[in-house]
Amino acid sequence: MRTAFFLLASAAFANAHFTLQYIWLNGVDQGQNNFLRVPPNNNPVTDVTSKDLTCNVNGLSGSSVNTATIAAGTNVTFEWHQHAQRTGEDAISGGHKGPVQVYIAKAPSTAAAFDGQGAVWTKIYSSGLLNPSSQQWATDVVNSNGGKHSVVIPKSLPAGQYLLRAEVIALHVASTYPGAQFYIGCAQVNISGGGSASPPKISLPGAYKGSDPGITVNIYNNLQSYTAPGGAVWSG
Ligand SMILES: *[C@@H]1O[C@H](CO)[C@@H](O)[C@H](O)[C@H]1NC(C)=O
Ligand SMILES: *[C@@H]1O[C@H](CO)[C@@H](O)[C@H](O)[C@H]1NC(C)=O
Ligand SMILES: [Cu+2]
Repeated sequence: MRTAFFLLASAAFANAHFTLQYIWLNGVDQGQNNFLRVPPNNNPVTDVTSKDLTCNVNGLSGSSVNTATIAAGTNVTFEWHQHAQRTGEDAISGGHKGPVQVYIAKAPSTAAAFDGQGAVWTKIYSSGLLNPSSQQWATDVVNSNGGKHSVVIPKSLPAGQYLLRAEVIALHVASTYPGAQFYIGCAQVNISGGGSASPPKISLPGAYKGSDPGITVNIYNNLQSYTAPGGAVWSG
C-alpha cells in the first residue's frame, strides 16, 4: 500500500517539476527569463557529479543571455514556477519539500562566458527545515510566497561580473541516492560598488556527495534537524 502510494506520488510529481523564471531587483520584476540561463525543460538534476549541477542543463555558458548591472547590497528575488505562467498554480508542488539555497561565483572575465567550474561558489543564503514540529520546509514558504525568495548581495563582495545560482532541493524521494532532485537556476549579474572581501568557495559539482545527510535523507520519519549540503552561509 505504502509502496503503491509512493509510486503514484512519484508519477504525479513528474509533471510538477519547476524552473527559475524571473528575478526581481530591489522589488522590480525584470521579466520572464531575462538575465537567466534557461534549461530545456523543468526536470531536476539528480547526479551531483554532473556539470548540470552548476547551472542546470545547457547552463555552462550564457552568451545569448543579458547580464544585469546591480549595486552591491541589491535585494535579488528569485521566482520559480512549475510551468511558464503566474496563474496561481502552486509555484512548487506541495510534495516537493526541502531546502532553498543561493550561491554566487565571480567570473574571471564576463558572466556570459563563465562556466562556473572549480572552487568558485560562495553560499550566501540557505533555508531548510524551519519547523520540525509542523515539518515546515523552506519550500513551503516559497510556495506560499508565490514562488519567491530573496537574498541581499553582500556589500563587501568585490565589484565585477558574477553568476548567481539559486537551488531548491526536493527531498520527497531522497531516502536512496540518486533520489534528491536539484532544481537550479543561474542569473548573470555585473556588481558595481562592493568591497574587497575574499569569501570561502566550493565547487559545484564537487562539494556535494551522494552520501551527504542533506542529500540522502528520509524526510517522512519526523525529521528533527536537517543540514543542507554545501557548508555554512557566508554573510559578508
Ligand atoms: C527583498 O525584497 C522582497 C520582495 O520585494 C521583500 O519581500 C524582502 O523583504 C526584501 N528583503 C530585504 C532584506 O529587504
Ligand atoms: C558593469 O558595471 C560597471 C559599473 O557600473 C560598468 O562600468 C560596466 O560597464 C558594466 N559592465 C557591463 C558589461 O555591463
Ligand atoms: Cu518534481
